[in-house]
Amino acid sequence: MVSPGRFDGKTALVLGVANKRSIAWAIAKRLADEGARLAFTFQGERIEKNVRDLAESVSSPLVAECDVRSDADLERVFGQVGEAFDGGLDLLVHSVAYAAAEDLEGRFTDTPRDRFWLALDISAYSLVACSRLAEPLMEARGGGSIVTMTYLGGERAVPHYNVMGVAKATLDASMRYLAWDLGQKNVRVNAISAGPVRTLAARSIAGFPTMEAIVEERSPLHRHVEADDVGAAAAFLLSDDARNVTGTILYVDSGFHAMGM
Ligand code: NAD
Ligand code: 0WE
Repeated sequence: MVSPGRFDGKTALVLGVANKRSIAWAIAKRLADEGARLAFTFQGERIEKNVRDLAESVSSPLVAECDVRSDADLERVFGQVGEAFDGGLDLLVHSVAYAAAEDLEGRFTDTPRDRFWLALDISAYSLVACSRLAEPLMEARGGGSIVTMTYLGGERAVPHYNVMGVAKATLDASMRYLAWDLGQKNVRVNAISAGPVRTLAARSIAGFPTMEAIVEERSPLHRHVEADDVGAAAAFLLSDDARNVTGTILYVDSGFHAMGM
C-alpha cells in the first residue's frame, strides 16, 4: 500500500476483468494499491473463479455476475454496489468489448445486421447504461469519475478491426455526450485509447505480433504498450488530479496516433 493513497476512502466498480492480463485488472490493482475499495463484475461461469481469486487478493467486498446486454443484470449489480458502498460510488471502470471472432477477420462489408448490433450493444451502449445507473450513486458522493477503454480503430480504418471500429466510434461519441450530461452532477467521463496490449482478447487475434511490431517501428517511443501503462493513465483520469478533465481521449500508445507515416 502506497501511503497516503490517492484513493483512500474512494469506492470503485470495475467491469471487464477476465484474468490477470486484463487491462481492467491493471487499473484495479493500481486503484487498490492507492487505497480504493473495489467491486468487480464478471461475465460467464468460465471466468468466475479467476475473477473471484483476483478480487479476493484486493479484499473486494463484492463480485457479481453481469452480462452488459442485460438491463436486469445491470440494475441488480448497481443495486448491490449501492448496498456494499453505503449508497455511494466514486469511480467506474468500463473495460468491456466484444465482436464475433469472424467479424474481426475478412471484410467489414460482410458484417451481418445482428452481429453489427451485438458489437455495438456490448461495446458501446453498455457505457450509456452503466453511466445512467452510476449517476445517482455518484451524485450522492458529490461527483465521480468514469473511464472507458477505446482504440484508434474507431477514428481510422485499421485492417480487420472492422465492426469493432464502428463500435469504438460510437463509444467515443457516447463518452462525450455522457460528459455533457453528467458534468451537471460533477461526474467526469473520459476514455483511454491504448495501443495494442497483449491481453486474452488480443492474443486470439491473428496478426497481433505484426501490429506490435508496427507500433515499435513507427511510434515516436518505439515500444509497445503494457497493461500497467494503461493502469497508471487510468488512475490519473480517475483521480482528483484530473478534476477539470472530461470528455476527452487520453492516448497511451507510445505516440502512434500522432504519426502520418
Ligand atoms: P479482456 O478480454 O481481458 O477484457 C474484455 C472484457 O470484456 C472481458 O472481461 C469480458 O468478459 C468482457 N465482456 C465481453 N462481453 C461481455 C458482456 N456481454 N458482458 C460483460 N462483459 C463482457 O481484454 P482487454 O484487452 O483487457 O479489453 C478491455 C478493453 O480494452 C476493451 O474495451 C478493449 O476494446 C479495450 N482495448 C484493448 C486493447 C488491446 O490491445 N488489448 C487496446 C485498446 C483498447
Ligand atoms: O478492442 C480490441 C479487441 C476487442 C475484442 C477482442 C476479441 C477477440 C475474441 C473484441 N471482440 C473479440 N471477440 C473474440 O471472439 N483491441 C483494441 C485489440 C485489437 O483487436 C484487433 C486489433 C486490435 C489492436 C482486431 C483486429 C485488428 C486489430
